[in-house]
Amino acid sequence: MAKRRHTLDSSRRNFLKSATLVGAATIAAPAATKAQVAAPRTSLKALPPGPRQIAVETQPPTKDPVNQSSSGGDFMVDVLKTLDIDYLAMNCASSFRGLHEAVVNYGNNVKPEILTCPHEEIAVHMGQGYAKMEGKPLAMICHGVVGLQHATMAMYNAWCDRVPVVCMGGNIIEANKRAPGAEWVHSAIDIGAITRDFVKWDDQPTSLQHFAESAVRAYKIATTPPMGPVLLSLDAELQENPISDAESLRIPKFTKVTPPQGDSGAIAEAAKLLVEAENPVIAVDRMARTPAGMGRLVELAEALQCPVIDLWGRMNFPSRHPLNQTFRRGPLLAQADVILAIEANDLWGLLNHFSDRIVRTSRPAIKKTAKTITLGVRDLYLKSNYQDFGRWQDADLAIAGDGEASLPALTEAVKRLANDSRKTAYGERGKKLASAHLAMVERAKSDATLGWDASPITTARMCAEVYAQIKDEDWSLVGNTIRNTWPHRLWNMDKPHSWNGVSGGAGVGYNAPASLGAALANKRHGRLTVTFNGDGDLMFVPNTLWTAAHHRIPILYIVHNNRAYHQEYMYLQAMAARHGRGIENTKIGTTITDPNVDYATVARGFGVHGEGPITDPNDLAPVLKRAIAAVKSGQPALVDVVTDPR
Ligand SMILES: Cc1ncc(C[n+]2csc(CCOP(=O)(O)OP(=O)(O)O)c2C)c(N)n1
Ligand SMILES: [Mg+2]
Repeated sequence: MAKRRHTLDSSRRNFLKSATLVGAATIAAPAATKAQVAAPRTSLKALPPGPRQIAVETQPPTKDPVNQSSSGGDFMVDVLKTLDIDYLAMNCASSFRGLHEAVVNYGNNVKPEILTCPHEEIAVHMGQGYAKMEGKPLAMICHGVVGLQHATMAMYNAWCDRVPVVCMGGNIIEANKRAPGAEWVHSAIDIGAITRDFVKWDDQPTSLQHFAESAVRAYKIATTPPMGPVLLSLDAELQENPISDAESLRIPKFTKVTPPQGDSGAIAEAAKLLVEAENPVIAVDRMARTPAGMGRLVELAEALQCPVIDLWGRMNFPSRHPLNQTFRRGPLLAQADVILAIEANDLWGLLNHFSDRIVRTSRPAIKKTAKTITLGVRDLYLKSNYQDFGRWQDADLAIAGDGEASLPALTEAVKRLANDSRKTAYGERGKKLASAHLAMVERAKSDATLGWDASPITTARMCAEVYAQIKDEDWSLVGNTIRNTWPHRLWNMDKPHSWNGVSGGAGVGYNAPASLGAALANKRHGRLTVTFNGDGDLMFVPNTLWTAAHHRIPILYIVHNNRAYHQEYMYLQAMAARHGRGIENTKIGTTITDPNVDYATVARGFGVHGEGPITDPNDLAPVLKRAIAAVKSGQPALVDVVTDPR
């Protein structure tokens, strides 16, 4: 239990005092006098008073309200410090000016340190990318109602991706404390209502003690699998007013919840099915929560010599491991007799083929007799409105338990059960899989040479050129909007930080800021962070680049510039073909041309090293070298690569 006194040093007290005196002088002056000073007389005479002016003038003059030596915000900072929260991402606003001031003055802008974000979506997405790389959440705060509305898309991505972000929103709960105008339109009786369908928990504390308990509870709930974003609505008065009951305040102790392991009987049953299977398959999505996850899956797969299909929700399995059979998903699932799906969000999507290009059609991807085992926390928590859970899929054995936490017991059970004859069979299976893996890698290399010298540049060439420049560094790929997955086919991804998953909610606008959040986590480790960023994605929040420059976060953005929302362009072409109307008009509303965007200039405008547009593939190497040198010197850099396929 931690108890704290909330006293301030004399310099801060003096500051507050003088600030208060200035404030008091201003407040004491009648409103009309202030207006006259601020605006020419003529305009005052010419214009009738607006509603806001009337409201201010009819208010009684306020007394000097404070000469305080502490604020509720100070206590909130102490609570955030006990939770080991390193960053507070925000776009500043008056509804949390109390906490903001306490962070920079009382907390010295350390733990949390403020990350200035020009859009609330950036703040949340940075938290999403950061948490997946760092293994713990950061906090973000936004202006209740308006800032929160901007934050929602990113909160939804984090929710679908099961990633913790501690979100907070300022609010002014008491009606008689709201200034006329903006403070009314920015307040709500329940700001959390906007996001309640896609946060794991939310609260609106009404006292500092309530805040302390709710903040610790929010952190605990957010970081317990299945993880997710949480929201606290923070009353402005609570942040700004002096602490009246310092002696009785108590910061609760945070105890990390041990992730649940699958039931031992069910684990034994799963092990039996896997050991006896002739053609087992492991499919894995959001499994590796910590750097230990990948090694645990390798151990299970090797014990069985079982193929692994990685759905890339996290860095689950090394790309060059002989048992990595991700690109043989179709034939392997078709012949599988036992399928173990670990932390798979959409089981139906995994086990069925679905085409939505022309007419929506589907068919099973597995044999009727195949036995399906699920292991994960998906079944433990579900909400109703947003349909992120996918279609119903029958399973033969459903084990509720955290995938990463349950793997050692499963592997141990498998090793116990596998006799010599099974081990011999596994050896044979492993050899076949290893040669299929090698063939897969060779095929990828040969596919990548198609159009090698083409201009605009092929995505394969772009990925190969980037890899050639980074492969000997401690690199970390933190985003990829290239749908044909070249990095996963061509690169040797063998470290827990080689990759950190995808958006979760497929909400475009994730990649640029989430990559930056991951880069922030990587900075401490001196890793070279790289991301492939679609031009469409970058157009949502290009100002992310300013945050990168402002906070000196080293990251290499490679803009995959096909000058289009290309996925949608292809959809539209398919639609036009289906309706027999030709594809001439399908660029309308789907392309990002006329004018072409010069992303290097945009980057430079935000203070980021910018290169491009690069249209000749032979220019890539020297340009990448320069950009990487900038990143290694601690700066963000961007290379605009024109991959326009039309
Ligand atoms: C917030 C949001 N708006 C729109 C979409 C629809 N959408 C899906 S992919 C895509 C194109 C994204 O463009 P870009 O990042 O350039 O990738 P490209 O398809 O060109 O490779 C769009 C608009 C979405 N998924 N999310
Ligand atoms: Mg594009």
